[in-house]
Amino acid sequence: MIYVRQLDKVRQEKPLLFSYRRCPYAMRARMALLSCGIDFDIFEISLKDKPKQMIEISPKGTVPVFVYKDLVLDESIDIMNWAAEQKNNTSIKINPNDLETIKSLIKSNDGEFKNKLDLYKYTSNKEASLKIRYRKECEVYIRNIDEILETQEYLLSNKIGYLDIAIFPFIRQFF
Ligand SMILES: N[C@@H](CCC(=O)N[C@@H](CS)C(=O)NCC(=O)O)C(=O)O
Repeated sequence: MIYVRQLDKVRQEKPLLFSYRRCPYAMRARMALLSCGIDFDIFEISLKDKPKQMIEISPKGTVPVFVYKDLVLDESIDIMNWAAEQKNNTSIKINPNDLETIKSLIKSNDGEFKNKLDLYKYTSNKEASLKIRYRKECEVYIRNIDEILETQEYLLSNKIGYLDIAIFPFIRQFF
């Protein structure tokens, strides 16, 4: 993985990821690509001044955006799935028996939990009681994750996998 500073210096034959360091969606995409041994360039964007090259290929303006030849993926889960398809026996290969659990946990993570997390994080400390209420609402979700991890090291087994990589950047934001 190489950080590029100028988009006009990017080599076309290599995958390029538009990313933002602290974005949890970009984190899961980076981790998935790295854990599958994919060689890619990365361009760190400013959310306040998004590159026009990125908006041209993905007008919705969110990161991560992955570009490789004619392929444009602008949803983090699609990038994870693409990475997982490239090589056999990677840590993020999905066991078909786990598919429904994975889908359902990611759905509640990216939906309900992320909404509550943003409310908790972006409520000012001056509004203490409101902030505590949002924190407690997040804790319901965190407790569920915690219970799973009482009996095994990772979310689906004792080995890191797809679901761990998809979810950990959001849990990190909570603490
Ligand atoms: N569903 C998208 C969500 C990506 C997303 O919301 N990324 C945020 C950064 S964490 C973003 O780019 N927001 C646009 C902005 O803040 O202008 C995905 O999974 O890739």
